[in-house]
Formats: sequence, C-alpha cells, structure tokens
Amino acid sequence: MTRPLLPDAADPSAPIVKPLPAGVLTRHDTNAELRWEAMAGQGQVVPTDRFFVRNHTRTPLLDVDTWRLSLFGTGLRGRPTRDRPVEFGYDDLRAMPAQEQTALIECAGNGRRFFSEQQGQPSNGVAWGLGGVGVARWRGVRLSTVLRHAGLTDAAVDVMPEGLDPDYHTDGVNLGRVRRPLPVGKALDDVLLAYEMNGEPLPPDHGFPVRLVVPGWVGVASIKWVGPVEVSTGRLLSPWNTRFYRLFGPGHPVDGGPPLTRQVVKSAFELPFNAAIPADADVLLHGRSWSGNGPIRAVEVSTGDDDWRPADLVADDRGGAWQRWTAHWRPPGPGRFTLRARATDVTGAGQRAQARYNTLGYLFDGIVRHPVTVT
Ligand SMILES: Nc1nc2c(c(=O)[nH]1)N[C@H]1C(S)=C(S)[C@@H](COP(=O)(O)O)O[C@H]1N2
Ligand SMILES: [Mo]
Repeated sequence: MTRPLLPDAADPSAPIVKPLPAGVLTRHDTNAELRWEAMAGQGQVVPTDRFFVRNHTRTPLLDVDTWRLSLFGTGLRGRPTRDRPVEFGYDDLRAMPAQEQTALIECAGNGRRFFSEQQGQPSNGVAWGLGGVGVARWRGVRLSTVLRHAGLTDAAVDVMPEGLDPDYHTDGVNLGRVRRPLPVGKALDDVLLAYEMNGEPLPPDHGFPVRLVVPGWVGVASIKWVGPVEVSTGRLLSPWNTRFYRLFGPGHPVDGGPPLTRQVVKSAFELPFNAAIPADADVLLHGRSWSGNGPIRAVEVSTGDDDWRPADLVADDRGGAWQRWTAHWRPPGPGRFTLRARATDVTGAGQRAQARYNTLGYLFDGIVRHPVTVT
C-alpha cells in the first residue's frame, strides 16, 4: 500500500510538511514560494523539493486506507446524496486507465508583489514574487473517467471538488473547506485526478492521496486532498468563485468580474533579484515564459533602455507547459541594470507595461523589472 512519503525530520503540526531550504523556497506564512535561481540548469519540470506550496490552512496527513473519493449530486444517475455517495478508494482509481501529463500550476496571485512595487497599487493576499508557479509530470486518472464511472448525466453543469484540509477562516468567519466549482466542459476536457507527481506518489503538501490538476487555469481550481465531489445540474457557488478569484475594484463590476479561469502571460529570469553579475564578460541569461492560453510563441529581452531583442527559445520546450529561453548580454560596464523579459503566446496575448489593477492582486501580466548589479 502506498504511504505518504514523510521527510524524516517532518513536523506534523507545521503548515507545510516538506523542508523549506532557504536556497530554494521562501516561506510566506502557510505558503512557500519557489526561488527562481533554483531553476537554473533544471529541465522542463520543477523538482518536487522546490515546487511552490499554497496552503489556505495546512497540509493534512490523510490515511489512504480509509480515504474515499465520494461523488454525489443531481448531475449523477440516481441523484446520490452527500450521505450516500458513489465512492472510490485509492486502489479503485489506480485500477482505472492511467494518464500522464506535464502541466503547469500557478497561483492566480503570482506576481502580486509587483502591483505594489512597480505600480504603487498594494493589494491583499500572499505577497508572491514570480515563484508561485511550477511544472510537474502528473499521473492519475482523467476526471472524465471517474465522472462517467459515477454515472454522469447530460444534465450536469458544475463539478465541485472539496479539499480535506481544515476549514478556512478569514475575518472571523468560517468559510468551510476549500472548494471551487468547475464547469462540466472543463472537467471533461483535460482535468486529471492525479496520484503521482514527478514519478512518485503525491507528497502530502501537494495533495496526497489525490488532487485535481486543471491545466491553464488559476491554481485554486487544482483542489488538493480531494474528498467529496458534488456534481450538479445547476450552477454551484463557493467563496472561491464569489468573493475570491474574481477581479474587483475600479473598472470592474461591483460583484467582481466573472470567476477567473485562465492564467495570463508571465516571464522570469533564473536569477535572484539584485544578482551580482561579473563585468567584462559575456553573460548568457536564462529564463522561462508561460501562459494559461497555450504555448509561448516569442520572447524578447531588454537589458537597458528599451533595447528589446528576441530571446532564443529552447527547441525541446516548443508546445510545452512553459518555454525556456536564453539571451546573450555583454554588460557595458559596472553598475545597476534592469533586466526585462516579455513573451507572447499562441493567441497573441502578451505582457503589458502596466498590469490591470484589481483589489485582490490577481493575474499580474505586467513586464517585471528585475534589478541586477554588474561588478
Ligand atoms: N484543498 C486545497 N486545495 C488547494 C489549496 C488549498 O489551500 N486547499 N490551494 C489552492 C491554490 S490557491 C493553489 S495556487 C494550488 C497550489 O498547489 P501546490 O500547493 O501543489 O503548489 O492548490 C490549490 N488547491
Ligand atoms: Mo492560488
């Protein structure tokens, strides 16, 4: 029987179970952000030890022997109820046809820090730099397969997975378990119920025993530690598609824009902020770009005043979950410089001079100014 792989020194009361070495992850309360310099020299995939963690509360340690995926609701044949759901155990899922997919998960608030740092527009939420993102090789069973086994009907509209982590409290109110409805069209398209990450059983922090992987969409759609799943013939609501994960503020509807779906275009250099770069040498800058709309078509880099030039795209990544690239630079001499990268995806969407402000700081698609010092 598969067990969660607990690191030896794990503290089961910590919000995150895996070690958070300072060189690869930066902690923000219950969350941990990838340090981009830790991706230097890596392939497509982010090694599991440095994959970012976004926990509303904390990582639960679940017993796979008693764990069940339980489906219920009006969108299933026989309308099973929450008390008498259609159940699948871990081995049932493992016995279904498996699928592997390299996919990117990114928090909708990734880059939030730059709303305040670059645009003077502070917003609430985790102050992510650009490290609230990762790519992994996920293996599991398609959500569509499980829904069909559970008796999905043509009348189903929404599918709402619910996490088994503790209830989320904010401003003194208990909002219950983290849960967010997915339209049935997306649920049947490319969504995975994953039980493996990078060739190992899912680690506790990333959803053991089973999580959703919803490619291209805001990370919150990829519910971890899934237990109950409601399938409904009507639209479902939760705080995660009403009061969070919509665009609020000036220029947006009073109740917020539509629930967020796809992520926007971003780029990052595989360097720390304020990296020291030797003068009098040719430098090969490395970075990555990605988009929730699909593959990246082109990337440009600037190291000075709007001296934009094309970056070289790594051929192996064409059509992949994200695109590695390189750009040559010969610093003109010692001093402070600002690196910038801007990408365009297959739909023509790109990165803007100014990201569109919203009070919760979601979907930052501005061009990030990355300071370095040449010495
Ligand atoms: N049950 C549950 N699922 C969850 C969350 C959570 O707190 N609880 N966080 C969500 C958010 S906001 C993101 S960005 C992703 C992060 O996935 P990761 O921690 O594996 O990187 O998980 C999502 N799934
Ligand atoms: Mo997120």
